[in-house]
Amino acid sequence: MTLLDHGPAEDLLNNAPTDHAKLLSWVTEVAELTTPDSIHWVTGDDNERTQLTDELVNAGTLVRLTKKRDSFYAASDPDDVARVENRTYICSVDEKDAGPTNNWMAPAKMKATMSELFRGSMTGRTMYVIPFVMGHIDAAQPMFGVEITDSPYVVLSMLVMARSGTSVLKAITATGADFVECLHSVGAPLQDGETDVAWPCNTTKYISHFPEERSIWSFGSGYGGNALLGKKCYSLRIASAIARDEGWLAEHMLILKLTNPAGESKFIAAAFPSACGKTNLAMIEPTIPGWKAEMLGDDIAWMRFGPDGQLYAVNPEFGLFGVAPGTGWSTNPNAMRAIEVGGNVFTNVALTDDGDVWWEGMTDETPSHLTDWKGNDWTPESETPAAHPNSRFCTPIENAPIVAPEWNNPNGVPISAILFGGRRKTTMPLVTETLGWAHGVFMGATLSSETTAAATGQVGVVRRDPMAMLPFIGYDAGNYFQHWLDVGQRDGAKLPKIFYVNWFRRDENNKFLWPGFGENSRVLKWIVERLDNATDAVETPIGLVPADGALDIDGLDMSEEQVRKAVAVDVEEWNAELDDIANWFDYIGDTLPQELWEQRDQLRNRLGLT
Ligand code: GTP
Ligand code: SPV
Ligand code: MN
Repeated sequence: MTLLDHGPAEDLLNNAPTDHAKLLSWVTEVAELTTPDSIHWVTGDDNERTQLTDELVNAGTLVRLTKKRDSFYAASDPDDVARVENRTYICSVDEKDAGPTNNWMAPAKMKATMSELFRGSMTGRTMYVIPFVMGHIDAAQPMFGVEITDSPYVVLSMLVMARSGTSVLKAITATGADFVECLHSVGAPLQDGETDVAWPCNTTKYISHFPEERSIWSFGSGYGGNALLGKKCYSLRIASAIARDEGWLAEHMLILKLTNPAGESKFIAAAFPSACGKTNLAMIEPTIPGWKAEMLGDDIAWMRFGPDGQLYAVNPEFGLFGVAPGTGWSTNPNAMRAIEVGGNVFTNVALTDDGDVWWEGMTDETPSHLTDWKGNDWTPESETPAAHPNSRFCTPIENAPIVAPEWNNPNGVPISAILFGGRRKTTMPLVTETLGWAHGVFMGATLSSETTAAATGQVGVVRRDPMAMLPFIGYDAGNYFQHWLDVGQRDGAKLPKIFYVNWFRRDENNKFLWPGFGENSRVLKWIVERLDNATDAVETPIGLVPADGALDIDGLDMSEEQVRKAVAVDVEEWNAELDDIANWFDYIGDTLPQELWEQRDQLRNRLGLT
């Protein structure tokens, strides 16, 4: 079939709302390959939302909630619940450029393989074209993308997660701007008369990135970071490669504004692995009097140097895609308030009998009856969780009552501190101030955490997750560490101080040593005061920790003795850690910067180990 005798493609040429040549030829090419029944250019207006959600409700993909304004519930296929790291590829021309931490396939081979999967894959479906911009449309260098997808659920989610629709298409068209091509199909063509399932997907999945040509091909999954391609695929994997070339940082970090009782504000960024507390810290409600926290972002930060030599961070996203379980009025009241505003898509949580959502940790009392995420009856006696551990709420960021006024600033905010952290039962103190940029990069490069349900695979296994970017670095990890070190060498740079935190350390009875959540404001207070040398720290071999009495535990049911345990440095544990770090560095191989080996040697000396 040629382009002109195929309905949608002909329609496309006649009715496209743009004359952008590259965009038109790409959309045409994809339509010819995937043979959708029709093509829809996503506008982002209210009528479109009504039409999309009505369609999705009729198809059984969405349930309209009666208890929350303009909000919907979706349950995915039980085999499509999280990012699939083992199916995620960096297809650089040279295998070396993907490095040891990424799956690799030659771009031509991947494209040949995936073209066969995409061939006819949108048959019986609508092909949606979503123009979007990551970051602000008025940024000095707006970062455009266009996602083509055959999933209306993805369209609905993208409209929450990224600035999308007609205004973006107009900007791309008017300026002739380039954009990242993001091609997505659930891989479930519908033959004539075939009825659709509620969550179409394919057992074959590929999430492929072509860093040189800055494009993304995703097939087979409809879930989260596998399918909302502006998020991890563009804003981290592709953007990290752009950032390396252009001298900036694209990172898996929240952005937070903190104001002390004197009214002085500081901005911080923090990198924790998936499901390790970014959304919670970004939305923190401080428990200490007089301190105020406001959110700018909960997952991704792009940081560029400003003319004054400071690193300025923007959140490229427009929504929150937060882990539902554990989010409740006592742990994250600001997330609960944001959800109450409406405009949500919930995925894989549980449904209450009166048309609301529920998940473990939302309320103290468990409802007596629910429909679990698999559609089964559920009671408190049930042996499986009502909500999948990686179930999510997808909510406009502006719903949050604590969004900082600067959050929409195209130039971002100056970052004074960077926090790295992970989920470790042992070894890592509650908080450590690093000894300078290179030592901070060492602590980031050796970040370790227990695996979570945010990715498929075993949960609770300690792995290295450098800068919380292990699944997201779009190039060779050793070169990525070198890039971080180079950022620190930039002429005139006024660098943030780097800290390392661990909310998840446990005592000998396996109980958390630190209460976490809102109480983390006490740690933030110490960090902010350290920026001005306004509080005391003591040196340990691994960095500076709060001096006795320096961490504000006023009003907390915790002794100084317990604090000492939470910040203790155990030489035996660090001896084992150093061996593991050596293995990790060996695994990274030749490109691991010598400076990081030297940092390890210095740490060994400070620990008195020979
Ligand atoms: P991604 O969206 O996957 O990147 O996750 P995230 O880093 O934003 O993690 P999130 O804030 O959603 O937290 C994940 C889980 O950790 C939730 O179940 C939280 O309840 C729990 N959690 C967050 N902060 C703390 C804390 O300070 N202490 C403890 N014990 N648990 C926490
Ligand atoms: C993460 O896994 O870090 C997430 C969820 O934020 S996803 O969008 O699926 O990547
Ligand atoms: Mn994340």
